[in-house]
Amino acid sequence: MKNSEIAKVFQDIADLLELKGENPFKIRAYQKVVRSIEHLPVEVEQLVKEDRLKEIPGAGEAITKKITELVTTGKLGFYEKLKAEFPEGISTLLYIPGIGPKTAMLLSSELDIKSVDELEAAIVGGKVASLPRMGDKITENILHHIQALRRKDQRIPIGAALPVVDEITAQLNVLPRLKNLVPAGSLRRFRETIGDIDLMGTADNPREIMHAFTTLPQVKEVLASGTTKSSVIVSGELQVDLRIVEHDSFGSTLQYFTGSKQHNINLRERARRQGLSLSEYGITNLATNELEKFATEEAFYERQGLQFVPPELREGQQEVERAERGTIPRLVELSDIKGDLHVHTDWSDGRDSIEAMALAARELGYQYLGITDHSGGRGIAHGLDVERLRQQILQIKELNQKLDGIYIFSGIEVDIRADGSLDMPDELLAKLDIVIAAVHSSMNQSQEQMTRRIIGAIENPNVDVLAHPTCRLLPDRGPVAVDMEAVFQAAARTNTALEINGMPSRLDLKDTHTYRARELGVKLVINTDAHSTDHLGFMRFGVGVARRGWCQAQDILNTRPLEKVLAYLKGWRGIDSGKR
Ligand code: DGT
Ligand code: CA
Ligand code: CA
Repeated sequence: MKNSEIAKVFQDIADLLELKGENPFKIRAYQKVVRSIEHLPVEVEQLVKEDRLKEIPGAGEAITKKITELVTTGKLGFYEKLKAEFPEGISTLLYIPGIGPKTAMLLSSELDIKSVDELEAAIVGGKVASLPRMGDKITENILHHIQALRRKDQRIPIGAALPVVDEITAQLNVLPRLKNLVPAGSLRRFRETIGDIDLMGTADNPREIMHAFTTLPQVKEVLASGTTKSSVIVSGELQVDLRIVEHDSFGSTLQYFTGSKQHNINLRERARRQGLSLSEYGITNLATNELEKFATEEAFYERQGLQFVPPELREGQQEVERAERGTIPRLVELSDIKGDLHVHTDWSDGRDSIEAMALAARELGYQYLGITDHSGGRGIAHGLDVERLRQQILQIKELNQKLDGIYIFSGIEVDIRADGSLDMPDELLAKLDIVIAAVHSSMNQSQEQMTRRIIGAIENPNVDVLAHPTCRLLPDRGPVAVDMEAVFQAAARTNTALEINGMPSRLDLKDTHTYRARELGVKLVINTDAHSTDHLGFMRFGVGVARRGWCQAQDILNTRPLEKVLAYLKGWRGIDSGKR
């Protein structure tokens, strides 16, 4: 059973308990475990096998028992009984803001509504407004919330959201009295997909800023326009919220609206025990009722006796406990990256020449660049065959003599064929500086086949890096069926690096995979898979994923200087333990 399915069961339990009017503490405990499982770096099934369920933040004895029952039998008696007490589909109605347990029950018993779609139809058909305690105003409000939820459900890849943010901030930053304009929310936490964009800034004259914001040329619809907060829809059906606050409380407000919600709840619960109350305005001492303001987030965390928590870690996992103990490491930063080991050129399906790519890499301050065009295998346009690869190796040699300040690795992105063999002879692969293996076809194989196929490539001593193992494409193409735990173990065993692909439509490995791979000691490398010089900028997305996986610079191969990377890649061939 997948983590997402397990999380869904417990979310449903929390909702049904809410309908039942259960103790809020109990409900919150379930919600906390749902968040934990959603962000868990390892399969719950694996934790059950290793008797490590207690490591799930918030999972006490009662809940671990239930998880074990659910995972081992595929069913949970408690949940089945609870479901039977209520009409079908009722808990889904609770997701709509403005619908509490009472209203949900009313809609279900009076109109037999089982889903959000049915509710929308009933409102439009005028059936809901005539119910007791409802009325036109309330139903219209519910309809609005339904539409907003739909928009939020269509989460967009962070790579599509960031350019929108850059464009909007560039336009607003010309306003002289607007200061500190920054993204908050999931965007700042670098989640791979974004429900809506949250921006915030400080100003003494919020009205003027709000007016400029709601009249931006890309605004299609103004959802709300207030003095300190406005929401608009911009092209691409994306909601953007802007909040303007006073300078003195910028730190606590940014912290609040960066979230995540679960991180903030965890902080608030901890603060309560210290007699403090947290809000977007600051910290109130409950004994004296005095409000302390914070201009920076650092000061806000410090006042609570906590180490600063980087936004990428604020998902309500173990980060508050770690901050309390002062054991949050310095995470890898973009400026630590010394090269990119996976790029394409006009030799295969890239746009630019090897030289242009190398010069662009040098411009970024890199020491090295790995040219890894596609092999000729089926389905890949202009892939290299043996002869052209030999020619490319020669050209790269010449370029390396000609160019100063950047070293070019000769490499290949070799296709892993459906039967697990590689699309290039081993003796040629052995001559290359770097070999990246990846799946590009036959993606519907069974999990068993696919796992064997990928591990076969990992075990080939010529393969240095496995790229984008799940083959997913955001937002639409889901991952292939593959046992990632087995892939991580094989990579660790054979000292094969796994790639964090920074292309915004891939981000594969993703955050939780990265976390687990690092934990198992797998060497990681962050690449862009650039198909043109401007794609080299995708590195920041890959670094975001690595940071969400708690990676430090030392965990990432391409934070090392050229000599180290060279030695590392060479050293892998036969010198290391095991088969290498
Ligand atoms: P998203 O937009 O779905 O990708 O995720 P977020 O995290 O950006 O969520 P969003 O836009 O609803 O709210 C931004 C942050 O503001 C969120 O991470 C925490 C804070 N926040 C918003 N609404 C609430 C709320 O009702 N309660 C609490 N505790 N925090 C909230
Ligand atoms: Ca948001
Ligand atoms: Ca928002």
